[in-house]
Order: sequence, then C-alpha cells, then structure tokens
Amino acid sequence: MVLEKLGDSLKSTLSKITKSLFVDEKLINELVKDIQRALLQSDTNVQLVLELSKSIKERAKDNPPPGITKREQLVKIVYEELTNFLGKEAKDITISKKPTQIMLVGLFGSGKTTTAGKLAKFYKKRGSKVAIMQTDTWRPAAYEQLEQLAKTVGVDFLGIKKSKDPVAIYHSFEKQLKEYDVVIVDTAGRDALSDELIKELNELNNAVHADERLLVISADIGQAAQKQAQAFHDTCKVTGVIVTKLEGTAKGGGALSACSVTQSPIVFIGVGEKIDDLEAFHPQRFVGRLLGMGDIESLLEKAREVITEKDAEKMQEKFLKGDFNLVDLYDQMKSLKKMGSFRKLVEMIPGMGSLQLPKEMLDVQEGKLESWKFAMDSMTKEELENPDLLGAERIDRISAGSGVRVAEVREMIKQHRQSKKMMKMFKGEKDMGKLMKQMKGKMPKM
Ligand SMILES: Nc1nc2c(ncn2[C@@H]2O[C@H](COP(=O)(O)OP(=O)(O)OP(=O)(O)O)[C@@H](O)[C@H]2O)c(=O)[nH]1
Ligand SMILES: [Mg+2]
Repeated sequence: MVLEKLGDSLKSTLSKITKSLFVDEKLINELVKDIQRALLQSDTNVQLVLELSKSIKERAKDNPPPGITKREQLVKIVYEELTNFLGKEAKDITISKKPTQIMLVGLFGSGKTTTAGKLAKFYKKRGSKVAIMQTDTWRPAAYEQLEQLAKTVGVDFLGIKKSKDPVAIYHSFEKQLKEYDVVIVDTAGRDALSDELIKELNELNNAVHADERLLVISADIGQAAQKQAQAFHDTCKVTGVIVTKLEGTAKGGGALSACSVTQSPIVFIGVGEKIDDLEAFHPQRFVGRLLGMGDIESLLEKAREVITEKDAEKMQEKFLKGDFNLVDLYDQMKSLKKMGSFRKLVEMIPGMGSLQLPKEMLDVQEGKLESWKFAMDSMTKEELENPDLLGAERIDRISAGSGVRVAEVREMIKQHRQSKKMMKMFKGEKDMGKLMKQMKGKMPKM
C-alpha cells in the first residue's frame, strides 16, 4: 500500500475525532499535533506543515453550517486541507489532438523509460493508438529497454539504434506521427539539471512542440522534489509531474506535497515496477484512500455514528448535578458499546481525563456491563429511576428474571450508589482537577 505509515497515522488521528464526545480546543490542538507528526515523518517541508496546521486551526474556529455537527465539520476540514495539501484539483490530460505528444523529462533513474511503457499501456487500454519513441542517446541500452517495453505492451516503437542526435531521431519519424493518437517521447537524463541537459531538452522540445512535458520524479527524494520540480519548471516549462516509486518510500508524503506547491500539478503516480503500476492522480480520491474511506461522505457517516454532542452534554450535566440514575447508567452503557471502554468515556469527558480515578472503578469490563444490562432489562422503570427501592425481595426477582446472580445485581447497585456519591462531590465544581486535589483521600472506596 502507498504511504501506509502516513495513512495509518492519519487514520488513527481521524478516529480520535469520531470517537470524541466534544470538539474543543484541546482536541483540535491534539489533532493538529498528530497530523504534524505524521507529515514530518513522511519528510514534508516544515513550512508547509505549519501552514496546514494554521489553516486547520483557523477554520475549526468557524461555527459549523446548519445540519452539520462540530465533529463532522472538523473531519471535513481535515479532509479538505489534506486534499489541498496534496494538490487541490486533479489534472487530466485530454487526448483530442492527433497526435497528442507527451514528452517525459527527468534526472537519471527517476523512472522515465519505465513510465513511458506504463503510459503507453494506460492509453492503449483507453482505446488510443500509441507509439513510444526513444530519443535517449546517453544511457547504454536505452534503445533496447524501451523497445522491449513496446513489445510487452503491444505498441509501435520508434528509435534509431546508433544515433547520437535526439533531434534528428525525432525528425526522421515526424511525418508518420499523424497515424497515432498518442506519441510518448522518452528522453535522456543526467545526474543533475545541468546546462547540458537543459540545452538538450530545449532543442528537442523546439522540434517536438510537445503538448505535455511531464517531469518524472522519484518519491524517495522526499521534500527535495520541490526544488527539482521548480527548477525543471523554470527551465523547461513542464506541464505536470509524475511521482514514481511511491510505494517503496516513507518519504512519499513529502514528495507529493512538495510537487503540489510548484506550478506543475501531479498527473500520475508510479506505484511499482510492473507495467500496470501507474495511476492517474486525483488528490481527493487519493486522500480518501489514504484515510481508509471511499469519500468524504463515508467519512462523515462515521462521525455521525457516535453519540451526539447533545447526548454528551446532557450526560455531563447529569454527572455534575448528581442525579444520575440507573436509566442514565443504562443509556451510558449503550453508548459505551460504540466507544469502547468506561475508561475511554471518562477520558473524553472534559476535565475528567486528567483525573486519577481509582483503577478499579475504571476496570468495569464489557462482560460485567453486559450482565448489568440484562439485570436492568428485568427492572421496572420506577426501579431504574429510583434504585433506592431495590430491597432484597426485588433483587431476588430481578436476579431470577434476568439470570444474573444476586451478588452481581447488588454490585451494580452499589457501584451506581458510589458513582452517584462521587458525582455529588463534583456538584457545581467546574475545575475538577483542582477539586480532586482537595478531595484526595476522600474518594468513596470502590
Ligand atoms: N518500485 C518502483 N520502481 C520503479 C518505479 N518506476 C520506475 N522504477 C524503477 O526505477 C529504475 C529506473 O527506471 P528507469 O525507467 O530506467 O529510469 P529512467 O528515468 O529512464 O533512467 P535513465 O534512463 O537512466 O535516465 C528501474 O529499476 C525501474 O524498474 C515505480 O513506480 N516503483
Ligand atoms: Mg531511461
């Protein structure tokens, strides 16, 4: 998978939003930090990362539009900002003019020749009549390399084996190019964008007048891709970039974001050595896949699944007022199922995450919650609202009706009573951390 590590980090960051009860400044800061870390690890330029962070933080201050929760809004912002980051709009090359000529340029070993073969297959599959031409007179066996690729794909190969003159090679085929829908021109590379390479490419391009001059860059150079893309753009006016070897490097995020800030959009990505390992680059789709979601809609759906912010606020109010009855505990348990553990829930309630609650209290296991739920199903509404009614006789009845042992029913009632006692102590206290310090030692024993 391409950019697996970056994708994983971003996915776990996003799940923080979808699992959180409240979108507050703390969550946003945490989120931005996570994204920064993930992007820096993929060799993204620090300045770009800072701009992205600023932009997320700024936009998160806005009120969500009607019908959208704060959480959904935040997911949307992250998705959109990442999409912008990796290239805003997709660029599609239109094959309308006959022939449409695509010239590939780039440094040694970036993947030009391999990509020429891949592109030939890409367009052939889409019904175009394709030819590939070799004008690289530098690399030994460049002729044979491309000839072989042409054979594999099943397209015409144009080249002159012993020639040392790229422009002459082009001219010798010029007349017959009208037969083709697409002509892909491979060129020679160098170690660096030397004057010699610039001169050669300019001369060749003056002959070809290519419709697209695509720069081929290897993703493993990370953020250095920006300088390279800019330099090629300034001297050869490239119209787009193909980022290759994206599947094999952790620096791919850096390469993609670096290219996207140059004036030449990313058009294709190379994701393997095989002839089919080429994809048209669409930033939105790419980000969707990176985040493990098809599109923004499925992402938002995920955000909607969790209990709503209103529910969470209501719950917190009850916690604080101390009138938290078994019905609330029951409701809470239902939401807990979606969220994981009691510990998680406690962490998500503002102010409570920092508390050092007794470990036993947090260790309420799923199994226990499950049997409590059965017990509650056997209780009347009256009993749920007022657990003080639950004497020995009623407890026996509930136990018999639900199959939950008497001791467990008692434990549930005890636990509820203790939680309630604790909630009462919190009553009216906004700064729970401070309260906890005062309360040290006075906590009800669980
Ligand atoms: N893993 C992986 N390897 C690639 C990809 N694209 C190209 N390569 C490999 O990169 C190496 C260099 O590719 P070439 O196509 O010969 O590069 P070039 O730009 O033509 O190089 P010169 O002709 O020397 O300038 C080869 O081993 C290719 O198999 C890709 O997307 N993924
Ligand atoms: Mg080559």
